[in-house]
Order: sequence, then C-alpha cells, then structure tokens
Amino acid sequence: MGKALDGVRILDFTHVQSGPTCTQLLAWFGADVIKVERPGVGDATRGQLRDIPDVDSLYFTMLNHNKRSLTLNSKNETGKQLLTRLIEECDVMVENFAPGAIDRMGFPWEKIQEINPRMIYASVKGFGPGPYADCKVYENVAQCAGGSASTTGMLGEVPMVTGAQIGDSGTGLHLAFGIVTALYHREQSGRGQRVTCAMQDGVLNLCRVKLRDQQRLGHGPLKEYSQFGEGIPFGEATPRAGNDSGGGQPGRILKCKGWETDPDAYTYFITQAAVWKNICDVIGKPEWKEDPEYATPDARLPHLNEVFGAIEDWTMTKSKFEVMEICNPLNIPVGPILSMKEIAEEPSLRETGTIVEVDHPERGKYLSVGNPVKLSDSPSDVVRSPLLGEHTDEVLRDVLGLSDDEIAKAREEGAV
Ligand code: CAO
Repeated sequence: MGKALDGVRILDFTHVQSGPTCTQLLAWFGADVIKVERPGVGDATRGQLRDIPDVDSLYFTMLNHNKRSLTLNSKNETGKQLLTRLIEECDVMVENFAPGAIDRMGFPWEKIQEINPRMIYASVKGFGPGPYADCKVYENVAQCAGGSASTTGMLGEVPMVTGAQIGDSGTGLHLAFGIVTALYHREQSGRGQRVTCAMQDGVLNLCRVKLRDQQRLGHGPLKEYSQFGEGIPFGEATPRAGNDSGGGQPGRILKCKGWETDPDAYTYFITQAAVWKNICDVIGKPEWKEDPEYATPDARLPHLNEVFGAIEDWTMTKSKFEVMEICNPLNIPVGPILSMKEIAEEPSLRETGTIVEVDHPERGKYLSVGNPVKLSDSPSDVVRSPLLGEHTDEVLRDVLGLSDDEIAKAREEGAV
C-alpha cells in the first residue's frame, strides 16, 4: 500500500521543535523529507538535554523520524548552487529560522519562486507582521503572547504555561495543514505559494474559547467559572480558570483514593447535564435529582463548590480507574489523570502505534510518539532519526545526479 504523500519531496530547513514537528508529520505520511543541516553542527537540539554523552538527544530523535539528513553550508558559494538545484527538485521548502535569516542567506521568497514557481514555501515565525515581527520566539513566549498563559493557572496566582507544546508542536501542526492545503491548490493552479504561520496566531487559535469568554464578560459574569459560585467579582479580562471545564458542562479535577501519596491520583469529572440523575445516584445524593436548587444546570451554577465537594467525597473512596469503571457504563464523562509513566506503559497505545519503540544505532532502544493521525489506506511507520549528514552523498547523487567526483569536490570546497 502506498503512503498518502509518496512522491512529495520536502526541503527541510527546520530546527528546534516547531518546524521539525511539521516536517515529521509530513514524513510520517510518506513525503521524502530532506533535512538540511549546517556541516559539523546540525540542528542545535541534537546536543540539547542529552541523556547519553555524544549521542543525539531524545529531543532531536523524537522530532526528526523518517527524514534524511543532508549537510550543506548555505552561506558557501558552491553550497548556494547546490541549494538552488535542490529548490528546483523539491515541492516544498520549510523553515523556521529567526526573522530575516533566510533572506540573509540570499534566498528570499521572491527568489525561491523564480527558481521554482511550483515551490510551496512554508515558514514559522514567532509573530506575524506588526510590532514584534522581528523577534525570536520560543515555546513559552508564544504561550504567553497567544493568550494561553494569562488564562491558565489558578485564580490569584501567577500566569502558567502548559506542558503541552502548543506554541511549537501546535504551530507545526497548523503549518503542516497549510502545506497540504497549498499542495492541493497547486493541483488546480499549477503554482506554488507562500504558507506562513505565526506561533502567536497558532496559540490563539487553540485558545479561542478564552477569546469567546472575553466577549461574554461584557454581558455579565462567567457563571461556569468557580469564582462565580465563590462570589469573587470578575475583572476586565478573561481570568485564570484553574481546572474548571472550558465548555458548557462544568468539570473539575478531583482527588481519588491514594492522593495523599500519589501525585497523580486524581480524576477529571464532568457534571454533564444529561446524566445528572446518574451522578446523584452514584455519589449518594438522590435527593438532588428533584431539588430545585440542584436539579437544573442553571440552578447548580452557584453551588458548584458544594456539588464538586460531594462528588469528591465519593471519588476519594475509589481509585481513579475505579471511578472510570463505575462512571463509564452510566455515561458519566470522567478521565483519570495519567502520569507519563502510566502512558508509556499503556499496552493499548503501543498496539495502535501511538507510542512506538524505536531502535537507534547509537542510543539503542527508546520510546517515541507515533503518528496520532491514522489513515485507513496509508499506513504510517516510524523510522529512526538520521545521524548528522547520514544521507548527504545519497541525496546529492540521487536527487541532483552528482557523480562521486563532484560530491568529493563539493566536500573539499566546504559546501557539504
Ligand atoms: N548553512 C549555513 N548557515 C546556516 C545553516 C546552514 N545550513 N542553517 C542555519 N544557518 C544560519 C542561519 O542562516 C542563521 O544565520 P544568520 O543569523 O547569520 O542569518 C543562523 O544559522 C542561526 O539561525 P537562527 O537565528 O534561526 O537560530 P537561533 O538559534 O539564533 O534562534 C530561534 C533560534 C528558534 C529562536 C529562531 O530560529 C526563531 O525565532 N525561529 C522562528 C520561531 C520558531 O520557530 N521558534 C520555535 C523554535 S522551537 O522552540
């Protein structure tokens, strides 16, 4: 069975996390991703957060599966010529350098388009056009500038960044979607185009419910926020909502049996209106089913602390998995707080390929995430990340048709 993106060749100038996430996704779907790295240096993440001396870090390996590595000095004259030929041969070019870096290399979008009018040129930057367009940006800066940090964390405490890399991996996802869309458009137009995604914009797209709440604030308090029931007045901006559910069905993180010693003995519990009566029966409060103070979602809003307190009295008598086993058959939406250890050891995630064990020639076996998107007719396997420059000769020979002598000459000239 062929892969969905078989035949698409990608010139991958990405580094760190946001860009590599994007190109790894495309590689999982079958694109030939040629990762271009500076000779002798490579992607900085190869050496960051190393757990084994002199071996590519997990940070690098987990973001660069299924790619080929070509070393090429794009500031060297021969290197520039080779790069020009690679632009001719590829369908997509992706980069996430600091603003202006690609122009300083001598390859602005206008020139890329001139070399190959079918080229789709995709970039990630921290900010879009505007006052911050020239800024370098990392994950947490994007979370702060995109509205995530100001709306995450506990009320009255400092803004909080999330563990999910919504600035980097989130923007990589958005960019991959833009690239595939541009490839589809090229089928009709015959032309490539420029695809850009700013990390601030990507984060904001994922935070849209908080922009929703910002506007709702103009029409009264946000009644599903805990602070409403606690009588704490709202200010001018969407506040931090702790673990309150962001949707219309109130939810909280509640303690389960063992919470005193196990930092992850908690469950998320949603008081979905449709199953309120089942919830009352489970927690031993059958009288709340008909009591006008508790029977309807609106009536419950001022009492959420009391309601969740009663539910927690019950969840504390059960393990997080028992809560799941009891509530699921009753259609009550709950979910255990899973630690990374539990996720890494979960057999069902191994079976679906969501977590895979990969073998690497220098580090041995390690765990990684597999493709979270499953296509029925386009299987997606995980191939270990390349060593620095592992495919330089192969790419120059097979993609550009260089002879062994020409490759040796390019090497002598410091181009690869
Ligand atoms: N050959 C020759 N030079 C190369 C090269 C190659 N193959 N690959 C990279 N370089 C050069 C670049 O041209 C650039 O040189 P100049 O500054 O002289 O133009 C230089 O290497 C460094 O590039 P950079 O500025 O992008 O890297 P940095 O480490 O200083 O900054 C980062 C890193 C991530 C802050 C910045 O790239 C950035 O803001 N990117 C956009 C936003 C983004 O993607 N952030 C997420 C990163 S993950 O948290």
